[in-house]
Amino acid sequence: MFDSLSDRLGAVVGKLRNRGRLSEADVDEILAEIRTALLEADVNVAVVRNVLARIREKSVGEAMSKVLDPAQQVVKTVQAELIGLLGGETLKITYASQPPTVVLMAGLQGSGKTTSAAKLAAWFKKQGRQPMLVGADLQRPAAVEQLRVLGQQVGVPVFSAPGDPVETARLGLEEARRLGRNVLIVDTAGRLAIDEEMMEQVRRISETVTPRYTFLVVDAMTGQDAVGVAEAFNETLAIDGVILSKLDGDARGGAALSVKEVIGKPIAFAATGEKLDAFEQFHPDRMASRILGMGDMLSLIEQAEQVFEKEEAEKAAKKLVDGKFTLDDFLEQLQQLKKMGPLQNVLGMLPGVGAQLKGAEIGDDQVKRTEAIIRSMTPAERENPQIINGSRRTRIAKGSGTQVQDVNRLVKQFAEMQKMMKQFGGRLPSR
Ligand SMILES: Nc1nc2c(ncn2[C@@H]2O[C@H](COP(=O)(O)OP(=O)(O)O)[C@@H](O)[C@H]2O)c(=O)[nH]1
Ligand SMILES: [Mg+2]
Repeated sequence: MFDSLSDRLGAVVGKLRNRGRLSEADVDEILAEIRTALLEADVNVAVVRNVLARIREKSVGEAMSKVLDPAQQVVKTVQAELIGLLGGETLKITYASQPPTVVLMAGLQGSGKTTSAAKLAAWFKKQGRQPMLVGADLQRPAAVEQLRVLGQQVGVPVFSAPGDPVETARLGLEEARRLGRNVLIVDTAGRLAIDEEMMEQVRRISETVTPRYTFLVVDAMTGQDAVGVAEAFNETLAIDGVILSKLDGDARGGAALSVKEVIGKPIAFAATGEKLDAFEQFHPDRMASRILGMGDMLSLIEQAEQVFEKEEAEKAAKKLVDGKFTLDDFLEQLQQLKKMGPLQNVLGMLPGVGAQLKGAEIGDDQVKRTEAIIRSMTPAERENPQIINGSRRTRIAKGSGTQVQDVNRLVKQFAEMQKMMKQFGGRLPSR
């Protein structure tokens, strides 16, 4: 699935492996390749433009991470964009407080509504629910029969009544309440293309059963039409999510992926085969990793970031307990304080200290003043604050634009901190 996208994007990202510095020209080249990859996968042109603009913005200048090399940074950005394109977070299914939780299936004819309805019923059953299916596609005589056969295969009751589809849906809801079925999935009729009558019918069914979820079933093989179809359905029905069907085919899938960006609704489920268990919740993050084919590199990036923070904190913690934590170290920690709060991290690592520090906030002004004071000290003074006598204090206060009392306070606090930390010596978990 998403083979073309995966091949192309995977190749771009693969080239970035072991690349260190990236020039602006490199970035341009990479962006051009990503552009081609997305367009060839049939991602909507406007969507491609947006995505590229965001990747560019995050790949140059300011936003660069200290931990990751530029190539890793680009991979990370592309991954984040891809996850966004795929819908961000996994859609969390919740249930109506007044059962049944009604799910309405909408989509064009042949998109996979009936099959997906049965698969979804099986999925709900696996979640421990008692689903029921309603066949409200009375367009084709065979449609209800198809649903009955599928319902039997997954062991879920199917309700239908001849005549009017809207009335069938209403009766189905009554029946579900009577039988105590807590999930009701309503299959509806589709047409080959958007058509007023079909829209009106599905709109009236929706009005009658007030679904908690309206899923638009989109065939992954559909080309650019998918976007227009999704827009039309979303205007009439307020779609909650997309069920992407036939992902097992050699579909390029890009059009379907564009749906999220265009109507702002996530892909909720993906169907990957005709078999009834070929159906799963759609996880954008996992799918993005799969498409990029870089599971290893992506987790490496994540680890690098975590390890960096942890190592820094551990290094400082060790110095603290060894009594080797100098004012220079303190200054370094202060500078990073705003970014990731390592001082809290450091102290939080010591048993029994974390809780005491939780409420302690260090204000911006105080940090600036403390920084200024330490910067006005000589290296010898920073290394060994005991040598800071009266005249040194006056000099430091003048140099940092503070009062002698401020200098006194800092020196005293630091000495107390060192003393306290020494007491914790040996209590730091050994590693
Ligand atoms: N390969 C494959 N075929 C599917 C999938 N979902 C549905 N189909 C097939 O697509 C055709 C149309 O499906 P159907 O559920 O009847 O679509 P509906 O008209 O929207 O109800 C049927 O032949 C299904 O077996 C899928 O995920 N993978
Ligand atoms: Mg059908």
